[in-house]
Amino acid sequence: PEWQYLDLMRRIWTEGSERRDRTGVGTRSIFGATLRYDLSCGRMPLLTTKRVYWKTATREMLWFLTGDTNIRVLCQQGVQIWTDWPLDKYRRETGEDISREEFSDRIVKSAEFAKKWGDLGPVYGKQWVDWPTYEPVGEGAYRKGSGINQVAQVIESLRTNPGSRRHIIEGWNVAEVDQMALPPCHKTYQFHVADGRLNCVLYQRSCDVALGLPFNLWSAALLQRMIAQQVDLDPGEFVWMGGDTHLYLNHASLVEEQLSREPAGAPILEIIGRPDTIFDYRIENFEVQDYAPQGALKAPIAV
Ligand code: THF
Repeated sequence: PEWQYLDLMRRIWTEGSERRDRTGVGTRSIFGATLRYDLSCGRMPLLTTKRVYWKTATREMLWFLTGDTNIRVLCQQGVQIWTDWPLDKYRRETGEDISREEFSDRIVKSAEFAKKWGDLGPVYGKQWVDWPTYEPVGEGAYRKGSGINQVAQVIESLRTNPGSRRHIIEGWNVAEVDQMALPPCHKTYQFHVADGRLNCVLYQRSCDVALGLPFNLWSAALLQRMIAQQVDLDPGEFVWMGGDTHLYLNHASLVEEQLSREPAGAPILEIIGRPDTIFDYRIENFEVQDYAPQGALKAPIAV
C-alpha cells in the first residue's frame, strides 16, 4: 500500500505542472488523486520510508475533537505543527524578530498572550463540534443558536441509521473561511457502512504531499478507527482523495531521498481500552506495533 504514496510522489515530481501558490515557494502539482487503504487487522497508512511522528498527529486529532482552536494546548505538549501561522502573524504585526521557541514559550507561559496571539480562528475543531447556527428573531434579525456537534451527530447516525448516505463531517464553513488562519485542507469526511465494516472517504482540497500527507493519512485513519470502535463496527477501507496535490519545489532533497527507499513492514495500531465516548480518548489509548521506520526526513514548511 505504501507504494501508492511513493508512486504519487514520483508522478507529481516528474509530471506535475509548475504553479505559483499562495506561499510564494512554488509547487509541482496534479489535480485529482486517489489512494486506498484496507484498515482491517489493525493496519494503518503509516509510512515506513521515513519516520512519521504519529503521536504528534494523534495529539492534533485529539485537540480537534475538543473544539479548541488555540495552539496553546499543542505548545504545552511540545507540538509545534501549527505554531508557524500565529508566529508569522505576530512577526508581521509587531515587527519583533522572535524565534519559534521563544514564541511557543510565551504562549505556554502566559494565558493572556496565548489568547491574543495563539488563536487560529474558527478552524477544524470549532466547525467539527460547534458549527455555528443562527435563529431568526423576526424583522430579518438573527441571534446565535446553539452550535452543532457534527462528530456526535455522525456517531449517532451511524448507530441508528447505518445505511444513510449522509454521514458527513464538513470543515468548510463558507461563511467563516475568511476568519480562519488557514481554511481547512482536509475538509470533508464521509463515512459508510457495508458488510459490518466502517469505510471512510476523505476529500482534501489541497495537499502538501511531502510534509502534510503522511500526517493527514494517519489522522484520518485514526479518526475512522476511533469512530468504528464507538459504533461497534470493524474498520473497513479508507479512501483518500486530493484536489490540488502538490510537492513544494524546496522539498527536492526529501523527495529524492524518499523515492530511493523501499517500504518495509506493516505497522499496527492497537487501541487500548474503550473510552466512553469519541471525546474521551487520550494519547495513552494508542499503541503502535511493528513500526521500524527509516530515518526522519527534514524539510521546510511553507507558511
Ligand atoms: N501547510 C503546509 N504548507 N503544509 C502542511 O502540511 C500543512 N498542514 C497543516 C496546515 N497547513 C499546512 C499543518 N500540519 C508539519 C506537519 C504537519 C503540519 C505542519 C507541519 C511538519 O513540519 N512535519 C515535520 C516535523 C514534525 C515534527 O517535528 O513534529 C515532519 O517531518 O513530519 C497539513 O494538514
